[in-house]
Amino acid sequence: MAERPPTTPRPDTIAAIATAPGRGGIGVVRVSGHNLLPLAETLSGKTPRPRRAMRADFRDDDGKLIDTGLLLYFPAPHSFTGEDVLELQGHGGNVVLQMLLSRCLDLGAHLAEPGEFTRRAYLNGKLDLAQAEAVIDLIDASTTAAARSAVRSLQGEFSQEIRLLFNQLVELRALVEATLDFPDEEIDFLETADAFGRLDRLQAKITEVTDRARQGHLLQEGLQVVLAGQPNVGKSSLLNRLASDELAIVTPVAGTTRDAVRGTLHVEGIPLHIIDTAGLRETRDEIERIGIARTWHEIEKADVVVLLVDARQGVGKTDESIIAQLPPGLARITVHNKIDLLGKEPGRRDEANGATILLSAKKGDGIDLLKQELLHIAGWRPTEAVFIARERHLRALAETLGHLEAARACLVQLELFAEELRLAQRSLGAITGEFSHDDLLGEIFGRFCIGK
Ligand SMILES: Nc1nc2c(ncn2[C@@H]2O[C@H](COP(=O)(O)OP(=O)(O)OP(=O)(O)O)[C@@H](O)[C@H]2O)c(=O)[nH]1
Ligand SMILES: [Mg+2]
Repeated sequence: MAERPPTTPRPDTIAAIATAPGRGGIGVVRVSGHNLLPLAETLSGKTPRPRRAMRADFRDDDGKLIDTGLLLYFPAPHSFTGEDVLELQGHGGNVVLQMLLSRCLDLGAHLAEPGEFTRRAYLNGKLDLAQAEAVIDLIDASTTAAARSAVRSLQGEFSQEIRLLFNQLVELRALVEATLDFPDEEIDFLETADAFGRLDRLQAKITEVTDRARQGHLLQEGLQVVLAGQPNVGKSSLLNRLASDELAIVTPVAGTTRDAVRGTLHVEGIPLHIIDTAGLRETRDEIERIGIARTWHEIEKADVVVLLVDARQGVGKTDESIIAQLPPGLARITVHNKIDLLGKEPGRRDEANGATILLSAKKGDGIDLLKQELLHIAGWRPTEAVFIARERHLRALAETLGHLEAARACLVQLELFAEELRLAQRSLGAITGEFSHDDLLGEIFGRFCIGK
């Protein structure tokens, strides 16, 4: 009888339940590692063919049936992770999937860390860093617009743009580094090669990409909007109106809200996280005081504060003192609420410190004006070509721009100019994970005919 192949896979084999917990028609256990064929054979008693769905009986060590389902085998390198991958599709119940997973662990796999499959895909060159992040962003997307832009990033559109800029930056660096060897002619030479024009165009393009990335970041993260003001001005009524739900208690009693109450709505795909807070006033009530401290805490973290006042009184002394305590630079919208009591029409007007909106939380008039104002503050412009982007990407882009700016400032000191370009390249390369281990010499000789 032929000797059975070894069934213990290499210790770096990982396995996890890939589908969401809970009941479902099917559930999937995914395994990734090297040389997984023996594991598949032991588990199913059959030899799967690459990339073909095979009906299989998954059995435990004693040969008892765990589940029947489909077995898929993707041999390296043509798989998500770039390693051998098995997908065991069974019935979607917690217990049966756990049993299937345990069987894989008994056969030598270990439980995958969160994100480990994607990390391996990145390490094996299947995805770059920005694409790997887009996998999670696609899964987490809370609106169609966010999902669309995540899938665009996953397909590599964002990475391609970054790589294009990266290459242009490398070309510019090559030019400058080469010039360092000819100090007498340096400026003339750079001018002939249009180095400064290239720098201009790079800056303009990176600014444009940053803008689109910022839009994507907004789609993903949304805006934290804190409703603040004196008691009874209608903050909780406004939250309920915006969220179209009775989230917060509304009463004519001043000091009704104590804890911050949250609701999220989507306007044009942008998540607006609205936080209703305890009304701000001097009080001896211990509970209310804690509530008010929480209001200030929420204001500290806000992207925008909506300061409500009763339209009948307008902005008074107490409101002025609240305004004076707001963090400097925090975006603000002033809302005059309860216009129905004055028989006024909803409206908007610009003031020195942000817009004022006249509305009625109770009747709903003027609510759209507020929503549009929030989008305006967020800097949202509806466009298709948005990349999902993270804080990390925005920071890297800002750093790149900072170094290009610094480079421009030291045009006459060529060494410094070159150094800033090097730093810019490093920042930009961090987005896709292409750290610039100094492959620059190769670039110089490969692209630039220095010995002519
Ligand atoms: N007529 C009218 N009444 C309103 C409007 N908005 C709120 N109110 C009333 O004003 C009272 C206070 O409303 P709330 O929403 O509880 O006010 P609040 O700012 O959350 O108050 P606190 O939680 O105490 O800080 C309630 O009786 C509401 O029905 C409005 O637009 N028009
Ligand atoms: Mg309230």
